[in-house]
Amino acid sequence: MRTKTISGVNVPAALKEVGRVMGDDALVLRAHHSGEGADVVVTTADEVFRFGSLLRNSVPRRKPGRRPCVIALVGPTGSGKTTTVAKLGLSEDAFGWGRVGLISLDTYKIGALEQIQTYADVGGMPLELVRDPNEVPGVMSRYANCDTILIDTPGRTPRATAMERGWRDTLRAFEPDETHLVVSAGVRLHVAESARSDYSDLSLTHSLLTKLDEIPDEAGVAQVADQLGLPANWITDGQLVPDDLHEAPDRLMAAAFRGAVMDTRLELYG
Ligand SMILES: Nc1nc2c(ncn2[C@@H]2O[C@H](COP(=O)(O)OP(=O)(O)O)[C@@H](O)[C@H]2O)c(=O)[nH]1
Ligand SMILES: [Mg+2]
Repeated sequence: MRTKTISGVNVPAALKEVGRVMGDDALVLRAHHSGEGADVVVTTADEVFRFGSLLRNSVPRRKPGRRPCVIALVGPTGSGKTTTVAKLGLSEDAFGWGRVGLISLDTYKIGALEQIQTYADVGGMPLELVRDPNEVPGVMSRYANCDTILIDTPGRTPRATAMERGWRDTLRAFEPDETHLVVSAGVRLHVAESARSDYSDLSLTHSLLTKLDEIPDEAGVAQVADQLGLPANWITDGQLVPDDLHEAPDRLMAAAFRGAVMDTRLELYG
């Protein structure tokens, strides 16, 4: 969510300036005074609405006539894709209410199969490792009775373009209904931006921010979500599978506000 900081010699003066510059639309989030003067952080109702709509504006892309909903997670190595696939498959609030089939395209990372196999065993979910687009129709027919198919993928492998092309082609052959870009919430904005462009050829539909527990304040999280510019259904905030998975829009909206108003009470009443 975009905010603006307006300064004055003191808080009343800064607020007056807010009124002059922004009129009645201003929503004051934070007033901060120091030895040199005061800063007021403001946004507008339109901006709050824009950010809220971005997060929730998820268009269902369900392919007609296909029963299982196919959901793929893509993103940098270590961002939390495999753990999040497990959370989504096991959480009753996500897809754990129904039959879930797991697919891994990660034939590159050492230990990747063991990691996802462990979660598959815990949840009694079938798991298939798929290496080639030609295998896709067979897997889809074996998984025809699933409600949801979750696809785990490797991170980007920049030096191995043939491999990279391999798993990306396999993913495309699944024609996912949703492709979530998984990014650690603590990344800098330009890193989020480059993650988005690294995976833009895969028809991204959502962002999925992980590791919210690792950052000291959640203000930056809302900015990362905004930078990614995609709707968000889920966030994760810990390593507990599946408990540390939550719905994203309210959490990210709260993060935007909490970030902007943080410290206010300390400064006004402290
Ligand atoms: N603190 C924290 N760690 C997480 C979270 N999600 C995943 N991780 C950890 O991040 C590491 C990499 O996760 P992994 O799922 O293997 O990432 P991948 O390479 O994208 O598949 C593992 O140690 C996970 O336990 C989270 O929400 N919070
Ligand atoms: Mg993985």
